[in-house]
Amino acid sequence: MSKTIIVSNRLPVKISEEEGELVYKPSEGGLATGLGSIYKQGENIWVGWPGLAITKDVEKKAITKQLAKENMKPVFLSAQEIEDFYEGFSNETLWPNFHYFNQYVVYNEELWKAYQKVNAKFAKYLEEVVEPDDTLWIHDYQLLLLPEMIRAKFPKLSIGFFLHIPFPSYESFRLLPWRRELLNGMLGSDFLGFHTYDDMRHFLSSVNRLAGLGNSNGQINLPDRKVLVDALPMGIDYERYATTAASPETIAREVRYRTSVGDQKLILSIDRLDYSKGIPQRLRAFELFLERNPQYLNKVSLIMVVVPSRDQVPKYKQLKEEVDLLVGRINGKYGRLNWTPIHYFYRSFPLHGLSALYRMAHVALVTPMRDGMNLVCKEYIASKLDKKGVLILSEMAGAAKELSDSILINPNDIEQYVTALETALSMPEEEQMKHMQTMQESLKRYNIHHWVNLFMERLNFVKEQQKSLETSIITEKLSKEIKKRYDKSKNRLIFLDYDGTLTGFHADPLQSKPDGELKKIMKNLTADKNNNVVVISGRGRDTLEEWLGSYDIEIIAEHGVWLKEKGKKWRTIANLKHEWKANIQKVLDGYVNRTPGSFVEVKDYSLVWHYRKVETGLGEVRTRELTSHLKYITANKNLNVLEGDMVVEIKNSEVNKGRASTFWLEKYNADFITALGDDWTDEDTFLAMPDEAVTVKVGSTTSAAKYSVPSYKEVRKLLTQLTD
Ligand code: GDG
Repeated sequence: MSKTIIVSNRLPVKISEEEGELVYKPSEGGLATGLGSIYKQGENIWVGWPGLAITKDVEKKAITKQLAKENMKPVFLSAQEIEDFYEGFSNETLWPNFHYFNQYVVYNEELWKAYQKVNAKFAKYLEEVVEPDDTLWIHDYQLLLLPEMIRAKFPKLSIGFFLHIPFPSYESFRLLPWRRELLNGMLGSDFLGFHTYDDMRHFLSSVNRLAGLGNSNGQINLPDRKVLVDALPMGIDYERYATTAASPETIAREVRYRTSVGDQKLILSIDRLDYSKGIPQRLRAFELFLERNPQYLNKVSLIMVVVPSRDQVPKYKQLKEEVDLLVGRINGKYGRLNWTPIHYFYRSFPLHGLSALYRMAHVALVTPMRDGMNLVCKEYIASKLDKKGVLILSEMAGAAKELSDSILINPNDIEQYVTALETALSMPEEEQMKHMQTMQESLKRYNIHHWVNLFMERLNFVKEQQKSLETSIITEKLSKEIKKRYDKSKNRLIFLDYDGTLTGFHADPLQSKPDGELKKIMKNLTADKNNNVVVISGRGRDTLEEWLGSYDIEIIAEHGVWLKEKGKKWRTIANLKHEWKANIQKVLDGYVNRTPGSFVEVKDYSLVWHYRKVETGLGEVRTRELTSHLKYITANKNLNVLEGDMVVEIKNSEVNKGRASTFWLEKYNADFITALGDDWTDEDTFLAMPDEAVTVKVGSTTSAAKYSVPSYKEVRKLLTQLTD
């Protein structure tokens, strides 16, 4: 039976050594709870590092055995690997780059090697446990190379990937010397999920610029697969936070804490120690708020929980010192014997303690400089059973996209920060409750279970799509079978696309003239009187006539506008109109004026805007603008606007290769039919073919065709074999 495997850097367990014994505690994170519905079922497992550098084999065995009871499988990392792969490349290279702190990025080839090595270690481990029908869900920036590594061993495996931190704009990502390898690693997945639409479009833009691949609605066509990219904001276990907030233990803690701090209004902030969280900026804003609002002295306190993290990394050590100094300065300046402006905790709280703080806080200050999502703000909202409280949230947190009923601020704008605090502290309860209600409804609906289900649904969706478009690569054995059918038949119909199918692509289209090898193939194919060869191309009729007119063939030019039967003159589909061309051409010329490198190709019954040579990105932007413009002015005009490979084509809707090929299908009652083509226009031909036809897609394994070959070279080999 197939199983689902979750893979992340850390397993959802905390192992500690107490009096020489290993103690196991499940981790309380939202992800662990959400994915519990998956990895705890049946044969499913979670693979990851158990959180300790273990050297002794006996201990490894004991941990493996213990974790197996919870469906977890450990990948053991050495202390050196943790230092170089985790603290090094993951946290000193990727983390700052992805959070736009490029001045902190460490560029070090040794760390990169360690990152590759550990990803390979995960891949090797997985090879032992993965079955081809399994589903793999890989998490986060520590394992960006893993999807491609696993794909190499299991080409058909279902692989999903979710990035928990932001995906940066291309301008940041391009700074990494290993950007291509990282991107290719990720593209090993079938489905890639990001928290926000911005992360998704940044990723797609990098794919476009680095791999030259466009996308349509988040779908990228790779030669061997369709990959889906989508925004899927992660939710929290809403019920768990609401229930914890109502529990007697939480309420008892709240009473205790309240007795200690007195009856001031409380502002709460909770973060891991990290420069991306904007802790010093928050302290400076709070200081300015006190300075500007003396009426709040003695009446408002900030409870600041900073959870220790990565404090061996120099940048984090420095940050810790900066925070300590700021807190000391503010408390020293404003504190009274009976009032502490900032209650600062450099440690973590148990869940009920955290929940009591959420309950008590009049205001939550969640103001990261950059955050993938941020779950603290969502947990705060879920814990507000009486709906009283205000959330001040940074625009730079992924959560800001969903929580527009909070007070949104730019954390670099200290003035806005101070105003937000003033607004929050004076907001009438009725207004607080109205906003809280809206946010609670949304978080209840888009909770962690919804997120997990949606992720799996999207992954299955793209897998199904891949299957329906799957071709079989033509092997030696298969080509022999095709040859057998060919030899047996007496009346054959052979449709051949030209560019990309019989020849390769050239920067100068005139270079694609038939070479010696192709001439020989055409000669042999047409020499057999049982063959009816139809070249079916988008090119104009003059070129096709000039290059191929000497062979005993039939031709479809301009995607089906012009037809030429053996021994007859060129003719076109009756009543085809082309008066529309003059107006549309004016529009296209306007775009050429604004877009260096683009040009318009004029055909008898169609116009083509080419942007292959336009600056990457600009061409795509202009194309979007152009297609929406064209769709508007061509409405009700019986014209089609089609986006192709670096082209936009406008043509009569009656014209397509599929329709044109039907004419020949009816003309010859053939007992062997084959059609070969390489691009989207050939898909119409494939769809028009009867079931028994041998349809062959060149260059991709995703198509309506039955079979595929990697390039025109294999097409030539196949055709040569047939006539041998
Ligand atoms: C990454 C992304 C994204 C914090 N202090 C205590 C405590 N916590 C818990 C919170 C919350 C979690 O830790 C922190 O989650 P965040 O989302 O805020 O941040 P990261 O850990 O950096 O996570 C982030 C996330 O992945 C998910 O995709 O949102 O943007 O950076 O659950 O409650 N828990 C306890 N005591 C504490 O003192 N018990």
